[in-house]
Amino acid sequence: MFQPNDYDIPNADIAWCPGCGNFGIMRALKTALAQLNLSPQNVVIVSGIGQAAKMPQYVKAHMFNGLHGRSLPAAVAIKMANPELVVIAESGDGCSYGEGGNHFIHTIRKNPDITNIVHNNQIYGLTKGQASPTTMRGQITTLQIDGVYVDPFNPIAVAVALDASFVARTFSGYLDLTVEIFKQAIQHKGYALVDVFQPCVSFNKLNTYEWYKENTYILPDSYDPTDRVQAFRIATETKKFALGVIYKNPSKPVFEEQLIAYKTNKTPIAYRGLIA
Ligand SMILES: Cc1ncc(C[n+]2csc(CCOP(=O)(O)OP(=O)(O)O)c2C)c(N)n1
Ligand code: SF4
Repeated sequence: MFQPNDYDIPNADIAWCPGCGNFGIMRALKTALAQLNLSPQNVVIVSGIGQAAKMPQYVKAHMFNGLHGRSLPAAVAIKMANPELVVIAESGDGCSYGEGGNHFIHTIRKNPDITNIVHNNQIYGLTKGQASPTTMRGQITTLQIDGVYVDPFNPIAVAVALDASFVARTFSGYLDLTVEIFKQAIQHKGYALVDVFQPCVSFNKLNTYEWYKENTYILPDSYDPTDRVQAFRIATETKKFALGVIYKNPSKPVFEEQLIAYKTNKTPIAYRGLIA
């Protein structure tokens, strides 16, 4: 049985600020991988650019660090080449929903069997505090000195509208909830979005740990995530933000399973030619 510290990289020089919500996400990810008993040899973490995108450098597993906004196409290609791998695409809200917005939409349509963890600190962290797609209207930032003039992008509503096969949201300050949601997302067959509220203690002075605790609530056990109309209503709430598995459609076909290369031969493309 694996333990969370089996995914530690000895002497990793972690560049995140003390108190950053990324630490909670990393702890939750290592705990989820351990509880699912996944060998680091079978896991790939793929990222773009940003503070969140440093995650693959701090977790023992295979890694691919791509361009800003481009974690998803690399993750989909890796899964196509070797469906036996557990593929996790992980990046910030700017990377995933801004420059990567096109890939976000079309990856949901494809439904590859990957997990997409978005560290949503509602700001650009690495580049020092400009507004991201999820920064709230009116918020004053280092660049938007008169406040943000546009409404935030709503990734949960977009994902539900596109009939994504698994849509969840959590908060990095709630370890147990985040571990549970990560485990469900990784085990889900198909594309799984986990949007994680993550305080950026250096550049987002509005969305703090206290703010997230006051402005979120956990969905009750009686909530039915397969009810799409209800999920859309939950996704578009503006007073408080729901945490939990908001929507699930387990009946969608998985992208790589439909590929012609796997119709008669299940051997991963990555191994073909190496096996006699
Ligand atoms: C193609 C490209 N555009 C822009 C940048 C500059 N850039 C690097 S990180 C970043 C924003 C990071 O914000 P986010 O994705 O939310 O991640 P965080 O740092 O907050 O975790 C930007 C604009 C870049 N490196 N490459
Ligand atoms: S700038 Fe913000 S997101 Fe980046 S490490 Fe510091 S607290 Fe975390």
